[in-house]
Amino acid sequence: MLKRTVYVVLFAVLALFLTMPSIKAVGLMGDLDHDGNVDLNDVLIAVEAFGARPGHERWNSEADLNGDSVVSMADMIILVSNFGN
Ligand SMILES: [Ca+2]
Ligand SMILES: [Ca+2]
Repeated sequence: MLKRTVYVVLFAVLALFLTMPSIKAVGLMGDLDHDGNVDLNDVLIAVEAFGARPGHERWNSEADLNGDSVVSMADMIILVSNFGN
């Protein structure tokens, strides 16, 4: 079940990336593994925390890029907008 959710979210993120190339970059938010760029590893970290809120076992405060205490599509959009940076 979780695996299926991960694939659905990953597909949605990639679809966003492919269909919305003109999204403005928002700083270098989204470098969740701190390796200096935003790539697929960061997307996977965010996908793992997708839907989580503080206290949830999958919660990752770093993946909550907009600070609204839930890892949602809004955070994914921020991350994807920095993809490749
Ligand atoms: Ca990274
Ligand atoms: Ca958020």
